[in-house]
Amino acid sequence: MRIDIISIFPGYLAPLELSLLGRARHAGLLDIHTHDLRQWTHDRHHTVDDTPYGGGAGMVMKAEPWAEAIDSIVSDDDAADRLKPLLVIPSPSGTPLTQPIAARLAAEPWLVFACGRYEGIDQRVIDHYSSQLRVEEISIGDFVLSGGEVAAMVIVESVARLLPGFMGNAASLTEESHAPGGLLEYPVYTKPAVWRGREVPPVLLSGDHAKIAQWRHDQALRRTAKRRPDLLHSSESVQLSELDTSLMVTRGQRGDAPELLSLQRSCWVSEAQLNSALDLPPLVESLTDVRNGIEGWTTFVVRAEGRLVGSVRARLDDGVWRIGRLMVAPDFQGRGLGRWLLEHIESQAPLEARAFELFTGSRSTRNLRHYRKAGYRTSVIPPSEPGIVVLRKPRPR
Ligand code: JA8
Repeated sequence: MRIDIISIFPGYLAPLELSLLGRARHAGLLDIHTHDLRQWTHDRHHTVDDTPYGGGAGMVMKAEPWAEAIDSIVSDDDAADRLKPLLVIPSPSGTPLTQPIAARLAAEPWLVFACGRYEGIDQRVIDHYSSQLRVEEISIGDFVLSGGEVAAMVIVESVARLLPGFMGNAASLTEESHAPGGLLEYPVYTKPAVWRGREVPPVLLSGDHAKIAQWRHDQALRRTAKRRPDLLHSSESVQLSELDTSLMVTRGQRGDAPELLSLQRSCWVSEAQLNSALDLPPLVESLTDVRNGIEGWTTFVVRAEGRLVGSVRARLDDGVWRIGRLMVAPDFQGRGLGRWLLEHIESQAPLEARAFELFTGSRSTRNLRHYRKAGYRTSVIPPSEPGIVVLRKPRPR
């Protein structure tokens, strides 16, 4: 891959000679050329900027030096046969850099980076080259740097490590599963087993690989829920006036099964006692059943500081949105979370749903009161099992 980087501070780009990038350059994987924009100025002062039309603070980079620089690089005879580069302009207003974008850039044979400074580059440069080449403005995050050089280096590093042959290829193979967009990484530990009084989580020393995998997935989920809820499928924060802790609702995932199983066990004990029925499915289900439930139903889980404290699920059956497994951890009950979950799962009903339906034990008076208050009425359909009350509510239109 050939990379050209144009800047008024080419010295800033010296780190590209170092470390792995430097090695990739020597191995012939990467052919990086840095250029001083000022070599394409013609006045005594090598002027690259001027005041903005329309007024305002700061300076704008002039179109002419940029055009001469890009034209001269693009028509460089050394630079492959009539190939057109992708012009990359680092900018806080660009498309956010992600792993898939880095992978797409890694498939390009030639990238040209235009590193702006001051308030940016005259827009006509971008407009003009958009009609000649492909141009992408890329942001490395929602913050402002003093120039595009460091951003260009970030992009180059993220791209270079994906080139076949770089780092012996290992990185690119694991990239798909580990890239952000999935889950954040779980925490890692190495020897010694105790350091300054801190122990490595015992599960990692257990030798039980299934348990270790489960623990790591759980840690990754908790981290992601806490730090990057935006990465979890349809996650949003739950606002409850009665609760000051921040709650996050997300779609249930396979890895939620162990916690969901223990939550449903703790939630259904009182149901079992009230209704003298100890064989209720939520109490006797296996981990595999719970996992299959998460995947077979539209399941939502609510977390408070990483801990699973509530859940609900539903699925469409013959035009009816069948809601079930509504649960709230005992210490979170009585503060509107159950009501919120019920409204949330109702709001997720597909258009075909004509009615909502749920059931509870006939002696579960508290549940019955909640459901009646939410608009549910005892169904006209005879209950399939004794001791169970089916409640129904027409879908509001
Ligand atoms: C900047 Br000036 C300038 C040019 C490019 C970038 S990318 C970023 N985050 N900030 C500032």
